[in-house]
Amino acid sequence: MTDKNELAQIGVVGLAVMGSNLARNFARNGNTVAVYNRSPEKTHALIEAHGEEGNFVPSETIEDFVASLERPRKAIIMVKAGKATDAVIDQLAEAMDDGDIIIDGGNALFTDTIRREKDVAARGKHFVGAGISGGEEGALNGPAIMPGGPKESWETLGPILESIAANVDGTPCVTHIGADGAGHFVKMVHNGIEYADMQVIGEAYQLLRYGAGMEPAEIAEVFREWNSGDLDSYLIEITAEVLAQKDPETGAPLVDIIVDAAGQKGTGRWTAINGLELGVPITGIAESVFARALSSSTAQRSAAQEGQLPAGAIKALDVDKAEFIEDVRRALYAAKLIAYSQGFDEIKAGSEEFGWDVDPRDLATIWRGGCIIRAKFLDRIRAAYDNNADLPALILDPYFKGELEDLIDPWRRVVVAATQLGLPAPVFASSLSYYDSLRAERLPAALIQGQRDFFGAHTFKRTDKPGTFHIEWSGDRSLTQTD
Ligand code: NBP
Repeated sequence: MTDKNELAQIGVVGLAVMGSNLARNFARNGNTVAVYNRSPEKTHALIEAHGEEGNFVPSETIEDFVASLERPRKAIIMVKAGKATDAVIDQLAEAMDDGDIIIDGGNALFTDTIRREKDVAARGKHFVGAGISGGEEGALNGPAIMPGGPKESWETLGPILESIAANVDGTPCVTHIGADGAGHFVKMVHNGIEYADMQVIGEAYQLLRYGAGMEPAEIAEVFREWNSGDLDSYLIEITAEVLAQKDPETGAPLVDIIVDAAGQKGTGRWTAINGLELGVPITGIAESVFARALSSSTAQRSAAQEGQLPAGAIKALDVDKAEFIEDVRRALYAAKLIAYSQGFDEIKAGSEEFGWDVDPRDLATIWRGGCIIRAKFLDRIRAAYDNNADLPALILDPYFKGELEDLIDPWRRVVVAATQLGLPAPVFASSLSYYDSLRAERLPAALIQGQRDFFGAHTFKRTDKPGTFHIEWSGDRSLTQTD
């Protein structure tokens, strides 16, 4: 239904797949929603196909769109992230009044959101960068929403966002994350964790397929079974679906027909870059981004495949298949646990760096529904931070430490098996190194400090007394204290 005279509670600008689905979600949940798209064809198409789902107020100019909103006006931008977002913000800020709220629901880089919030605030309006997860399906049926921006905007926006968010056990998957870029920051790390989660599932598949020699349909059954235990999650569920799927044209397993070069839109890369900038070892996420990049390095891969590189002494799998499957399940669980632990470390570091005061319990709560990494396991993460809000690392929570008791040996066996089979398992292996590094009483960092002091007089600390020291490497090798 459309009514030009009715004022809308919320507006959506940008009616490609995400924006139209979000607009339909608002309308289906009893909100009158104003809609506008730069090219009017998308607006017409939305009204024609779905106008009966609720109350829509379509406009063909940004001025009419703004005029169709009740005050304080609330407009969500769902356009291609980047320059388009800046262009639409400028148009809205021009047409809106002081106190109105502009929400960017696209996948913006959080530093852009910080900049935009300042600019829009200087123009008297409020700006909320909101991470929206769950893809097209989530936008339509209930996404997880991570709004940043001013707390007072959340007070106005909260009820309307709660009306469309996913809902788990009566709790809507949306809450105020923190000031300015906090929402887009946690959405970015969410996506980074998603990369790692997908990669470890991929590594488990690779080992079962080419290590244990199993067919995709058989592996699909294994994943179905895994989905009823600790690994119960959306990603494991859809993995079983993909592996069971036959190519409609040839009847071959679809996974064998799909080109093995993984794409990426950039949020995983941003998460890795930010981890480097903050000095947080998010090895699982970074390895996953590199694994996608390597998969897409087609020229190098085909040159290396033509028998160019020695494989060494590859050993066939010499353990019972059922035991190996269970070991792989546990290695997958362990590597996933590390990826989440590292992702939460990055959020903590970002929150401290930018003064956001992000509560990790909120994330474990809202990520349970409407987003790609939704998983039963998030309840455990919530419980871990409920027990101790200042956990030094998620894996140090007593429950997860207990789990690691059961996971560590299978995890080591799987990394050894992957190495002997000559199969890549970058996140399984690097996560184990990360884990062993954390546990290690002594790290080779002492030697690195010695090297740094040798070539660059970078000094070092001593284990036995305070102060900063240097060895006269090119002289008499005496010790001097520099402060
Ligand atoms: P796209 O990212 O494909 O963007 C297309 C939309 O942007 C169209 O409405 C287009 O209008 C509009 N647009 C462009 Br392009 N330049 C514009 C400009 N200068 N002024 C005004 N409008 C402009 O759409 P999407 O896939 O629906 O995604 C929307 C946002 O949601 C993106 O930021 C994306 O990163 C984010 N997101 C997407 C997903 C997903 O699964 N697709 C998931 C989560 C978040 P036109 O019709 O006139 O060209």
